[in-house]
Formats: sequence, C-alpha cells, structure tokens
Amino acid sequence: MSFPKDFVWGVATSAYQIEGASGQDGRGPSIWDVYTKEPGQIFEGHTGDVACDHYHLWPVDVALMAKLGIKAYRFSVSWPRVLPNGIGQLNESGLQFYEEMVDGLLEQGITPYLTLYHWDLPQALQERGGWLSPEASEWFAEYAAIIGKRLGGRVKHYMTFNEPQVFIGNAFCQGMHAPGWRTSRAQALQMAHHVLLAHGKAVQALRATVPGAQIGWAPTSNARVPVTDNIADVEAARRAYLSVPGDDWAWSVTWWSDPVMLGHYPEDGLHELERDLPQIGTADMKTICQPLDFYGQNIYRGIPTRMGTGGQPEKVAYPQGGPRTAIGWHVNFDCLYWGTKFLYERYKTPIYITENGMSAHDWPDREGKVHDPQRIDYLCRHLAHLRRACEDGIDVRGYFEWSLLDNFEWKRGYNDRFGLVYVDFVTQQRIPKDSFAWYARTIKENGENL
Ligand code: PNW
Repeated sequence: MSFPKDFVWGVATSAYQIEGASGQDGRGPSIWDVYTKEPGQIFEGHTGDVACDHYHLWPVDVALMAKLGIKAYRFSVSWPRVLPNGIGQLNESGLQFYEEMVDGLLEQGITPYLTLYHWDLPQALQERGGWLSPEASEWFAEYAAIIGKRLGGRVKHYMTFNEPQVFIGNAFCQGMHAPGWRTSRAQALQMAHHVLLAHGKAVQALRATVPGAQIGWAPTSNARVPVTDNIADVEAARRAYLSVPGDDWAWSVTWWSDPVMLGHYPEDGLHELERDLPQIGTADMKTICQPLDFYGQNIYRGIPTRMGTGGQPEKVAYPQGGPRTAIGWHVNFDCLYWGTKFLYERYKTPIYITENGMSAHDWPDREGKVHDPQRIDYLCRHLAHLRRACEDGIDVRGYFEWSLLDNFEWKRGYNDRFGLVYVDFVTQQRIPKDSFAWYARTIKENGENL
C-alpha cells in the first residue's frame, strides 16, 4: 500500500501570486498589474504589488521548503520580469533573481519545476493583441528560448502553460480575469489555438536549448467522479470528463489536451463548435503535438456523475450540507483517483498532479499557532485516493500541493488562504500551519501514514 519509492512530493506557487516587487528592478507591467488597479475587479481592491514579497524574502521561503522536506518546487517565471516588453530587451536583474533562487533550491537538494506562463502576460504584448495576435506563439517561443538558455543548466523540468482553461476561459469567455474582456466564442477559440501553437513552439525551443529537459504542461479540470462503482456510472463519468460541451468548451480537458497529446482536436468538439472554429494551418497540429515527458494536471474538485436513464451522463447534485472549502468549492475526495485514471487511459503518459489543495479562512490563535484541521483532512483523503491510483497501475509520478504560502488568490485577493504557511500580509511574518507539519511527516513516510 504505497506510493512509488521515488514519488515526487512538492509544493506549487506562481510568480504574480507571491513575488510582489511589481515595479522593481526593471520588471515591466503585466496584464494583472493593470487589471488589479481597475476599481471593482478584485476583492477589496487587493493587488499583487507586494504579495508575499517573495522577491526579497525567497531565502526565508526556500528555508521553509527545506524544513518541509519537499523534493521538488513548482514555481513560475514572470515573463515581464525577464522581458519587460515581452520581447526584445532583456532585464538582467530579473534573470538573476531566478538564477539565485534556483541555486538556493539546488543547495537544499530541491528540484526546480519551472512553469513558463502562469497568467501574467506582459502588458506590452496585450497592447499588441495578446493571445489573439497571430504573432503570439512566436513571442512565447522567444521567451522560452531565453529561459532555456539562461536557466537550462540548472533547471531540467519545465511546464509551458498553467491552466489555459482559466486564462482563456475565465478571462475571455466570462470576462472575470485579466484583461477583463469578454470576446466572442470565435475569438476565444482563435486565442486558444494560438496558445496551443505557443505551447508546441516553446517545447521545441526548450528541447533546442536544454539538454535532457523533461517537459510537460499543467492544464486544469474539475474531474468527473462516478456516484457508484457500477460500470455504467464509471463510463458516464469517463465520457463526461472527456467531452467538449459547446457552452463550456474552454473548461474541457480534451479541447486543449487532445491536440497537445494526440495531435488533433476532439471530434465532438469540432462538431459542437463548428460555427466558430479557428483558422488551422496545415502544419499547426504537427507543431502543437510535441512529444511530452509528462502530463501535468491541476485537480481541485470533482463533479458527481451517473449514467442517466437515456444513456447519457448526468450530473448529480452535491449532497446537501456536504463539505465545501472557503471559496465554496464542493469537495469530492476521490477526484484524484478518477481524474488520473481517465487521463492515463487516454494519454498514456506519466502524470503529475501539478496542483491540489484547499482554501480556508485560517488565522493564528492566541499562542500564535495556526490550526487547520480541514486542510489536513482534505490533503489526507485526496492523497489516499491518489495512492489508490498508483496501486492500480496508473503511472503517477508526483504531487504538488497548492500552495506553500497564503498568497494573492486572483479575483479573491488575500481573502482566501491556500497556504501550508500562514502569511501576515502586514508584517510578512510566516507561520507554518498544522498542515505544514502534517505534510512534512507525509513526505518523510512516503504517504504510509495516510
Ligand atoms: C488554480 N476552479 O486556478 C491556479 O492555477 C492557481 O493560481 C490558483 O491560486 C489555484 O488554482 C486556486 O484557485 C483555479 O474553478 C481556478 O475549479 C479555478 C478553479 C480551479 C483552479
């Protein structure tokens, strides 16, 4: 009953959510710097200007990681910190920050897993059309090559994109994320196609600049979980998870991952979205489908599903009063089991859970301790199901808990805390929560304690 011996235990963060130092040392503005300043967009007007001040406090944070005993750290590079205008002029101090931070990780024996894009597009590129521009994939490839050249000696593990579902779907289909526009479905699908091309070209750029690179990506999904183990319900969950609904295509797995992993858009999606399909060049699918070393997936929740009487998958209502996180997300503990199973069956590539975790409104008690029993329960039960996946022969290589620190939770500002470490955003004091000690033990025992 255990995880593989060399299972990769980690935590994940992203640049805009923790770094702060938004205008410092030559960093250019990103679309999130602009969006957070628009009145009414973010909870109580919060911004990532200071965040966890990780840009200055990274030695403290790396020391925390060492104490936690993680084997790997997933972080993202801020594109405008490295290239203030997105292309062209390099910002040396930005590159140095990442070099020094990575050296700090390596000294502690922590393997860096670098995400190229966690939503903070350089504002200069947004002004040139952003992801809608036909040049976008070339911009991204140029950036990827710079990162490969400068960090490739130190960093061997890469992910291109974090959650295209969110930075295209929540942003342009719902107007709820930077840059805060709603576009037509056709335009959003065109952007999605450019993102996929950018992924493919970035993989090529990394292969050319980083010998021995291990490359994947990190899309998201709400897994589908069958309400019973009956074959019919399992089949319903599988079909629902791997389908493309026309009204919510951007949140599907397969619209994004089939091109990347299989080299074509899924048939049902092509049919559903027929009227709004992007322009697809003759060589595009070949560019998009670059062999990957691993498949990353963020999974926070699952949607209970059964086979309906008409032979179609149906959503099942969450139980009344069932568990929810502070954000209001329903909790389904077996989402990591079914999610990894369905993905592995389809893509047959080693899987990492690149994010999983929960928000709570944690605060310190009178002794200054932060007790977060729900988070321990959430992590324990999710990981137990992930272990079940390993035991069933699903090739799961690692797990990155979201997140090391309480941080800037996008629309919700600092209101929702995801960290294993509490951050006082006034003093920048860090307090490891109870879940920190619990996760440290879990790593040490390779999950035998679950
Ligand atoms: C992820 N959902 O986004 C992001 O990668 C992180 O930056 C973020 O802090 C974290 O999850 C927590 O929200 C998600 O609606 C956004 O299920 C939305 C969902 C899931 C993940």
